[in-house]
Amino acid sequence: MLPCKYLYDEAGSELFDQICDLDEYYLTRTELAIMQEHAGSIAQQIDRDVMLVEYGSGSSVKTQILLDALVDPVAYVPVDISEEHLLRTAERLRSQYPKMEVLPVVADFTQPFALPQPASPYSHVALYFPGSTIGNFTQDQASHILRSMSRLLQRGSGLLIGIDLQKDVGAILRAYDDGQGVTARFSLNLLNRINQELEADFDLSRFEHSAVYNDRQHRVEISIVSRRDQVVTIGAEEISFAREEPILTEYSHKYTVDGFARLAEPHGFQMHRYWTDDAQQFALLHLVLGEEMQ
Ligand code: AVI
Repeated sequence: MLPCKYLYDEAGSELFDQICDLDEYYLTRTELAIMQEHAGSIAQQIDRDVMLVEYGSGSSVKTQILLDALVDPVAYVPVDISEEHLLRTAERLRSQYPKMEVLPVVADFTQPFALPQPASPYSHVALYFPGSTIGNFTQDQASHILRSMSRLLQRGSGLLIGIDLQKDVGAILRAYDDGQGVTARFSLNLLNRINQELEADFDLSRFEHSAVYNDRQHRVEISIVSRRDQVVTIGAEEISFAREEPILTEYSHKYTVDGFARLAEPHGFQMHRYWTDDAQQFALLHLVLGEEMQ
């Protein structure tokens, strides 16, 4: 399977923004509602004088809710691979929060990188990883990310992370196969990208989007399925697809609060508090780094 970051070229990012607005896609609005309702107690848990690091560009409304609720944040460090987007957001945040240092880092957070040193002293670091993006990684990859987070942070640092919870499978599947076909376009855009960037000749009308829930692994498995036997050229190579053959493009894992706490524990993260919505669709977890156990 290709790393999920390849889904987010310009067109993919625009389509993902449209997904976030869909009625069926409960994740974004539920996480936002949790932030709106609990911003005060979340900020209290994170505590004052923090250096807040975010995996992602920080362009979302959720980030602003958090920054507005925090007491005297010293620095904000958005970490993202898309330099242009990151620098644009950083500029905007600098003018909105003139007392806070904004120190963008262009990096792939799945790879090691160093944190910048703010000019002003801060009392601790908190890492914000919203959006349930951790769900797009396998459990091994998620474990690896948690380990690298624990190496990046110091004891006493907090991790505020959004996870999509296990629930009625029908509701989950509707979120990944919406009536307007936006998610299908988002998936199939990967073939457009391969056509443009790797000189391929995928005919998108000969493929279709599929989202299946794997009960044992608690994840949605998203694929692009060949509608017929066909041969596609990528650069100098010819690749045959049989009818119904899937190209796996993405996983989206669904967790329980306890299950995620168990995944994070070996890396030294202890659950402190979590917030969820009334229907328990989504959860925002605050874990604190103690001693690593492996
Ligand atoms: C970014 N990520 C959390 C989304 C998800 O829900 O897994 C990506 C996505 N793929 C299809 N729809 C949404």
